[in-house]
Amino acid sequence: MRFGLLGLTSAIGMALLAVGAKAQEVTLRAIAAFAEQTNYTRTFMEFVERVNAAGKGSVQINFIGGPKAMPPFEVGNALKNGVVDIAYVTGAFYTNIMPEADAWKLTERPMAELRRNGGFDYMAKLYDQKMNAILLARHVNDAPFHLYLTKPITKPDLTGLKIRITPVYRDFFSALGATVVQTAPGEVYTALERGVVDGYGWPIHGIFELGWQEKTKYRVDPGFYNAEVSVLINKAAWAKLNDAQRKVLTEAGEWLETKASDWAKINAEDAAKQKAAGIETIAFTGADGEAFRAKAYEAGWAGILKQSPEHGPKLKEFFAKAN
Ligand code: 173
Repeated sequence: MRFGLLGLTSAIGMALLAVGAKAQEVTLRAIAAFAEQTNYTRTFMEFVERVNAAGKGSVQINFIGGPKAMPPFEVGNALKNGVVDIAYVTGAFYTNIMPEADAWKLTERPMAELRRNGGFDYMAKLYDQKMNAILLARHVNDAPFHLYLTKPITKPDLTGLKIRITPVYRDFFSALGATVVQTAPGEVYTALERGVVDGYGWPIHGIFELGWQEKTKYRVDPGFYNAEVSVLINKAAWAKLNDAQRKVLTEAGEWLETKASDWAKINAEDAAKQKAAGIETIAFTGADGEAFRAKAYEAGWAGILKQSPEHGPKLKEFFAKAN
């Protein structure tokens, strides 16, 4: 025998220990890039609760917090480096690491179709390579972005106006002649209050949660693009999970992705609330509206193709509406 009895028992003991360690409860640290009072992060916290209920004794999520715990534009790096295990974040906040993530805004097909047509897998591979991340689920979807203003405009020309942006809006608002100022959402209220900006980009929903209706006079229609916020998991953290633990996260992710069907209602309610709050719409209609939207997509795709000549054309094939 190669092992003495003692050696054999200790080998078995170590094997048992390894099995035991695999079965032990794992706690993952999660961060959200949006404020805790927003519908976004509250729904993400429901996702966390679902995982914690289904994953009792197996996998748990420790929710660290929102932008007060970590600046939104640092979340991508923290996830990539394993400082956090799970991130609830939009692509525009980590274009420094993965410029292609901003292309989510240009998706004109439902996630179910992107999961079928290869678009989801293509992005998942980029997340794997560039972010060290697993793309679990997209929560925010089917919601257009808008330009909100404190001063009126009569034509789609933002010359002389300073507009708050993230990478989502940079190419479009620049193409319309704006001077663009990038800020995290948490700085928008003060920027409006101090007159540092004359407007901002944001989805159709959510401004009331942030108090921005107080400083907003106009919303420009039509909306453009498609807002995205997703759940990402650090690859090394994922690799340490067993199948049962992964299943808990995957199922909660599926639940979160189907929550996207709530957006139509929320969008309509928020638009009505904006009207009731006295926010006037400046609407470009007919051919002018078409041209406004076409310019948004033209500028958006030109930006993605420039940032990622390698992957941009492929993403356009998957994401853009078939002509
Ligand atoms: O901060 C932003 O305006 C932004 O880029 C964004 C992206 C997705 C949802 C909400 C805001």
